[in-house]
Amino acid sequence: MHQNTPFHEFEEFETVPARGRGRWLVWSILVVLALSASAAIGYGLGRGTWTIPSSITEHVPASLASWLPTPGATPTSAGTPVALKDYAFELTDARAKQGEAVLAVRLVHKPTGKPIPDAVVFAHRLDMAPSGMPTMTTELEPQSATEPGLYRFKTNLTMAGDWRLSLAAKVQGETGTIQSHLDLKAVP
Ligand SMILES: [Cu+2]
Repeated sequence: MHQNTPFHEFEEFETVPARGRGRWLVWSILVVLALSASAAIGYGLGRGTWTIPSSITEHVPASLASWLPTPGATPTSAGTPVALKDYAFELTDARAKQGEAVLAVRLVHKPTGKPIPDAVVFAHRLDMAPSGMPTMTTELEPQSATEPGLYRFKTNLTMAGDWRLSLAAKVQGETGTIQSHLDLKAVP
């Protein structure tokens, strides 16, 4: 009927905020996208996934450059086990007779020279890598300790030549892993 009905006015009034809301929604989506993209790039840079081209880094002021990730820098956080360099395994005898043998290694804390008992030796391998036969392995059976800090392994040196004993261990109260490669010679 009439154009200027209260209903018509109400309709007019309603459309304005609806359009405004739609525009606001588009903007907020764009802002969220921009934020997440920059966050992803920042995260990638932090992780070392992205590297900044040298053409850019060369023109960055020194004060800013120190904040940029260094290419090739490795993160110091968890993942890789920390090597315990203050501890070392030593063979009591680097020569053994070919055939069945009991190898003994001593674990020492290098700064003090003290033997370390109760270490958990969780990886061990005996192979002929020093003789060019890294795939030639032999049995290695842990034996009970006869004195503190001494770790013994029963083995069978099936061939004369150079063998390598590889050990990994954990020490109580220390985070990280002791890793050791010890060379010994089996003589006929
Ligand atoms: Cu061999």
